[in-house]
Amino acid sequence: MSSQPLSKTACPLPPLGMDALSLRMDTCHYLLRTLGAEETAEPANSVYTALAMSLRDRLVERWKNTQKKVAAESGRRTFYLSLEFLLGRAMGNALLNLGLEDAAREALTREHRELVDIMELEPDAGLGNGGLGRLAACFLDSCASLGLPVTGYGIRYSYGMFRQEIRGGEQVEEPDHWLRNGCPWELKRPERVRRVHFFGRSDGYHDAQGRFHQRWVDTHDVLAVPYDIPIPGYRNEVVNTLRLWRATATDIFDLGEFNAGAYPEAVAAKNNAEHISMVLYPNDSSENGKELRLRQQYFLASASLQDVVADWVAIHGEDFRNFAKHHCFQLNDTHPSCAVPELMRLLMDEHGLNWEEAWDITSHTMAYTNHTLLPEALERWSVRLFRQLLPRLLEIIMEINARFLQEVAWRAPGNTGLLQRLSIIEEGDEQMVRMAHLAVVGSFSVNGVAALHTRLLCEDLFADFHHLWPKKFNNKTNGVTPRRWLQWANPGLRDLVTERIGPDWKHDLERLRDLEPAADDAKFRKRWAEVRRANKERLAALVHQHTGVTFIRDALVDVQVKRIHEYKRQLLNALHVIHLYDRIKRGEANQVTPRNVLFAGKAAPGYFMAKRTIKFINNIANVINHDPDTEGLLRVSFLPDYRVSLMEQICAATDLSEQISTAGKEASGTGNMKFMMNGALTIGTLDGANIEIRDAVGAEHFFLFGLNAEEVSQLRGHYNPELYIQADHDLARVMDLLQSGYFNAFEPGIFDPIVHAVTHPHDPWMVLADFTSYKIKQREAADVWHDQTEWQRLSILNTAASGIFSSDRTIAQYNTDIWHLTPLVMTP
Ligand code: 26W
Repeated sequence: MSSQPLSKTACPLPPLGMDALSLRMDTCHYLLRTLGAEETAEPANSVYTALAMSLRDRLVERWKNTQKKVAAESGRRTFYLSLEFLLGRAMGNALLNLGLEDAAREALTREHRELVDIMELEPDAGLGNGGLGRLAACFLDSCASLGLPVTGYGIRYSYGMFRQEIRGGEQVEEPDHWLRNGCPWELKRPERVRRVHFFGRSDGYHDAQGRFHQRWVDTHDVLAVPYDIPIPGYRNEVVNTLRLWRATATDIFDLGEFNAGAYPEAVAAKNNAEHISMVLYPNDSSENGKELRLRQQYFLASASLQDVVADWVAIHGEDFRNFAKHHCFQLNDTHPSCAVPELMRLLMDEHGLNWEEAWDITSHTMAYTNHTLLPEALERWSVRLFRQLLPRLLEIIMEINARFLQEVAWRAPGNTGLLQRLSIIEEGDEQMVRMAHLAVVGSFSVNGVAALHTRLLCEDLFADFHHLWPKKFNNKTNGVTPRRWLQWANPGLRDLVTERIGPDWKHDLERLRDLEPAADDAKFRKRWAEVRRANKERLAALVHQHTGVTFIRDALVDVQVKRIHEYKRQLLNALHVIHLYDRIKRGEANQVTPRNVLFAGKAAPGYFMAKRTIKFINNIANVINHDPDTEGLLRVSFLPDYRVSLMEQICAATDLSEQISTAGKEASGTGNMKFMMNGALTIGTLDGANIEIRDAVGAEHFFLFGLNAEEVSQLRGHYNPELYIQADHDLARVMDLLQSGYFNAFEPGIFDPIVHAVTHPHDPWMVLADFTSYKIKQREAADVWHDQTEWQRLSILNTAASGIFSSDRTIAQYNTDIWHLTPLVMTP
């Protein structure tokens, strides 16, 4: 017998079968032997868990191989740091990427179960708010699919994005306890626990060689326990890692308190530590300065960097000369930007490097992605809070700032205005740390997420920085993963496309261009329309089930789904719906094109106007849907609890995609890309990636309206909403109807804040300024809808032109310009 531990010997296990029978055997094994289910009546939930475990085994097999390969090649690696990963469900993704969809379906049929029903039992992993979190999830899929050694680092929130219920037309938030039944996809790694410091003070001392150092002492520590989730590539045998940290107390009880007889206080300390990973902050685009949020941010940055540095030290000891050559940290917005001072701290305080050495490494490994221009979303933390919670970090930030400002003063002597504008510390009643400035100063790359957004970053938000370091700034237009958003969400379209142009597009989405000639093929158009009609029937059933609203058959499906925010202008859409209703009521029914208007999205719990907008939409829907005059012409619904798994059904069934933000406000948008990929036409402003969508599909195939970003900023200060009401009789009627209380007959005054907001000269979103051109474009869209041949042609051309919005293209660009990673090639 060999004395080697099992893990050191060559693996004696044969590879797992990738056929229906093997999958069925394993699923039965887990069901009966691990979960102890009754053979006669196993609950569906156990079937889900057992199948998930069988799939996870197959992922783990490839995971180990990928890890071995990464270790053997010891090349450069990227670490994607994000407070949010909006993964959604994992099962469908694993089946698709492993190529096990048919096998699983067959295996379950033999157990008299339907795969679709089993998959519905998986709760969404909703560890994100919206675009930024979902982008992180799409990026992980693309990195694995391109074979790039990229590891995600995030927080394992016990409660993800709240569940939204609608009661009396209003949003009610319910906790999302997604881990209630456990998560079969994660593996806990207790042996890789890290210790994260808080509070205490910074202390100077001289080492044995007489060198002066700082150290962080008298800290209150929290443990970070990693849970790993496998991220499979698309049919390439690669499995990357998403490592999520959970916070726990250092000891079950604080012994000091315990011995002093303070049992409740001792247990409270444990709870306090665990609060850090308890709940995702449900704010999207508004920063609220809560201490717990800063704790989360530092917790993620510190645990992740310690993890990476420990791996380096295990191989290279204390020699950090090549560290920067081997590592890149991509910061998903400023949320993880404590990583800049934290890497400085680890290198100096824990590994003895001097400032220059540590700065050289830090400023050559950090890269920052900005996702928003909205001033209210730019993170600032008070110096006072920083000093209390992270005293050693604040000291380092102050030093980074002092050295940076010295460099600026050297380059632009006497320009104190410039120094003030650039400073990481904002002066005022209360000093604040500007996290975006910290991220820009500490990074070698700063990127925006669409061409317009990056231009505005360079010209406005970061103009002074851009002037200083023009080469640091670059654009990376967002993308979405075509595995989840086309292949998985729309199998009918997937198979039709493959039948027409072959399967190459599955590995290179730009090949969808080969579909263009099919737009002029009547038979193909008919089949295209049939696939989409089936998708629409599925969506109609879902909407009926959750809202009671019955969609009009064969009517235009007009959809706006995204976070509820004033800048996204759900109100503009709602006002247009009122206008359509008004036309029906005033006797133009025969000129109104039948439509189903669908809204969905969550409002931040503290965002009054967003919540009132939800109520507004629901009241409008209620009046319209119950008025017999609208029968067969107009249906309006608000689908509750918008989330990743709902979007999978919605995007495949949408005819008209609403992308109507005030120009210059939406950094990119990614829902717009999901709709386009699935053959929706877009009605939109010249904002974010809409501009690039329109360029890709051709201006004549896009319903453009509204002011552009320059016109919006020129109008600011002179905007007069009254003028627009006077100039458009239809708009005046809409406002009159609204003000008459027609949509709030028993709730007097509740929509006054909405009327007030859109009629105020300071309305930053200029809703009424774009109403008339929006109305006209909507009518044009309705006219095209009447010509179904033309609509289906445009639908096909939209899908055909959507290839560049694959996140594979985005990630390839990150890699070429920022990461410089060598793809892994795995042999099966
Ligand atoms: C600190 C509070 C907070 C939380 C989240 C501020 C800002 C955010 C995000 C930046 C909000 C967000 O999700 N931004 C979206 O990012 C997407 C991916 O790049 C873009 O497509 C969207 O246009 C942008 O709004």
